[in-house]
Amino acid sequence: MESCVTAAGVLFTLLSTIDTVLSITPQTQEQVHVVKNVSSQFETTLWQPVSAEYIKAEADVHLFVPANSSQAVTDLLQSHAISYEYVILLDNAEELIEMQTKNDSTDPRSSQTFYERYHSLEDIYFWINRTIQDNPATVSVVLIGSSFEKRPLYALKLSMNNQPNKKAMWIDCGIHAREWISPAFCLWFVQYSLSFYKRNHDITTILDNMDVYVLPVMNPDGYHYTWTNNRMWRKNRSASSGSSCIGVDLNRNFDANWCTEGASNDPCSEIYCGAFPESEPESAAVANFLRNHRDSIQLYFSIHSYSQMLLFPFSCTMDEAQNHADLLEMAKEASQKIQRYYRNHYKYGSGSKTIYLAPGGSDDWAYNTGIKYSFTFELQDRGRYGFLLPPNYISKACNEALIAVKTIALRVIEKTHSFVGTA
Ligand code: 9B3
Ligand code: ZN
Repeated sequence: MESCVTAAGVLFTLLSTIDTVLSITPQTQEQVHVVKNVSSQFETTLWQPVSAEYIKAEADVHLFVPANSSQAVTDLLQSHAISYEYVILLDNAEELIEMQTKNDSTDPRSSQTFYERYHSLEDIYFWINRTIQDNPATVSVVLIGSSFEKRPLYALKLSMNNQPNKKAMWIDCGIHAREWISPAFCLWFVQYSLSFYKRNHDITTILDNMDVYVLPVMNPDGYHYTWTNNRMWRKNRSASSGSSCIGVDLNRNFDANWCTEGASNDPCSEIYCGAFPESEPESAAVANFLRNHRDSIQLYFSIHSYSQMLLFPFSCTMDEAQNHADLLEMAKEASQKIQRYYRNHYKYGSGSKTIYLAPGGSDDWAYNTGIKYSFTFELQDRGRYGFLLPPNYISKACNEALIAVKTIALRVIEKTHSFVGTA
């Protein structure tokens, strides 16, 4: 008995010295209320859902709890009989973060390639430069605008041939700063396209028929901030008049039922919609570029994490898109491919029915602008590591997303009869 007590005691002491992520499942409205309030009472970060307003009964809540709040939070949950479990014992989060930022390619023990590591913003700018220099015939750079802190927003254009009236697709990454797997995917995609053109049939068909625009980091200020100050930052870094809180959620700032239910007009909220639609230089730059190219761009992808979902419009209303059946079929096929090749489960469906009702997103806006094939991907994982996905998961996460992009792009080419007929 005594040893039992001691073991429990040791476990408890251990748990109160490390950062953890709790998976909490409130069952009643009263418990929902308690869980909603936890994040305001203690120094914790809500990982899932993105904002406390979305917490509802029977849905799992992922809460990052730093060691010093651990005891108070679990006491509170226990006193309300709220069930929870430890999903990650980040022993400790610091170690995981260190693992992600350690980038020493000169370390002889590191077997990972450039694309299997996370990169600082500086490294990514450097990579952009090198990529255009190494591939002058096929890759060019487009400066689409600049961020609030005046960093350039560079998109790469992959164009393998000069067919007249060539169609195009767009991929943006890194709207949300802490979703590091997203920029990693954009880099992966570019590298894969350049290496496997003429070696892989699907990517060859895609690039023969479409130009591809890739924006590796849509929110460079936020991304930089996650490397230097706060790993869990989501929004951009713009200042609001009348509030000391910083940042707008760029995926609530587009003009699609802007700032209705599912967004907030409070500058301190993680889902702050901004002062007006496209108030932010980053979302305005993307919207302007897409508007100016809407005749050629047929397919839009926005890459996020985490939770493993393939989403399409609408998120901003429960209404179905006019081509819902097509979008559903494409997402389903992509999800089945992932299941078959990588044994990983991806949910698919319209945003509002699959994740939550949320206005102002880039995919809904792109759709309404005339890009009828529009998708948001939520990459790995489903909460074990959440935003802190270790680097050795990058290749699998990116390959999964890649197969989904390829599947959908091929279908779009087929459906829109935009074949240019190269063999
Ligand atoms: C949200 C919206 Cl508004 C959209 N149109 N599509 C996807 C999402 C989900 C992402 C978000 O911005 O909350 C998940 Se990180
Ligand atoms: Zn996101």
